Amino acid sequence: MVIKQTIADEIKERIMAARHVLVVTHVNPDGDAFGSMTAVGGVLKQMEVDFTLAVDKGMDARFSYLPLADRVRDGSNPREEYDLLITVDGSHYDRLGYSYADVRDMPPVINIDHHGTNPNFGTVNLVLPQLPSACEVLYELFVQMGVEINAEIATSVLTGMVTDTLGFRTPNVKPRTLEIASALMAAGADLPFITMHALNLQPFASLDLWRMMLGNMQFEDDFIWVAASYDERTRLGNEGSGSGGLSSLLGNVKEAKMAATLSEVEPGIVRVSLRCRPPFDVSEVAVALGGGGHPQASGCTIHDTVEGAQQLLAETAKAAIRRQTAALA
Ligand SMILES: [Mn+2]
Repeated sequence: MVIKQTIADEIKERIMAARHVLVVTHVNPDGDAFGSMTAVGGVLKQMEVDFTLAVDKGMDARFSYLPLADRVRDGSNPREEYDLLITVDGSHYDRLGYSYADVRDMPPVINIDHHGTNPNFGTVNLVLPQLPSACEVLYELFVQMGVEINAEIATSVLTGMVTDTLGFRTPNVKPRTLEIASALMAAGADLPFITMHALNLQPFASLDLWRMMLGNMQFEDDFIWVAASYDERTRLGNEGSGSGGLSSLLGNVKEAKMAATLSEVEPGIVRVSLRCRPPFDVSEVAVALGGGGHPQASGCTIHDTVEGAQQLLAETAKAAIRRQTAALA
């Protein structure tokens, strides 16, 4: 068993004793964030415990097919009282936005995650960095809690597994990952549908943005990156995240050791998405700049102009590449 039974029992007992549970996830949510959040919602529904699902800016249209998508709201409701808070896929409480920060009278927190940089900020912590998605952590937990995995829960869990593994292609995918995916399909999750909607489909505006960003691609000392200013992004009508797929594309450039996309999401706020392949580790770069994540996929936010952010990031990444290359020699 990957999870200690005592931890699974404690989480189950705390949920059963709760009257109203708040479930939150990280800002700029991805498929694992929405999948985890709605999967926990499905389990709370099954256990007949009232719940609120909240994340800054609410649901992303890409994931509107998820069960309970209509229950995902923007931010917490400060008038409601929560006696239990569950955070999913949240590497740090700083990453949980106002949905978490605005909660008055903070209740006990169950922190369920798979980021190696998670500082175990919860009252109960279930952090398994060896697993490729928070949804896979949840699946193992649900099994040990004795949850019946219905088609709705299976759809949510498989969404997070598919998106965080880029369709079961990342180095942390294990035989167990595929075993779970198989069980979820048997429970009613539609893998081709999920892969199409959660992973493959791209709005034209994203490719328009990628075209512009790739036009200014830079490659120095084994570090490859692209950047878009706030003006460039808004001119192309791209408010969404939209560059996760581009980061992954750059992370597979054969001649590069580390890759990044920089997006100025608000004037002076630059969101950085980092990628690499083993044996390199981009989380070192993200952590040095106040962010976090996984060895091969990390992120951080730099408060500067897009030019200043590029300079800082390139210096930090190139130094990390030199250090890691020397350590491998
Ligand atoms: Mn995740």
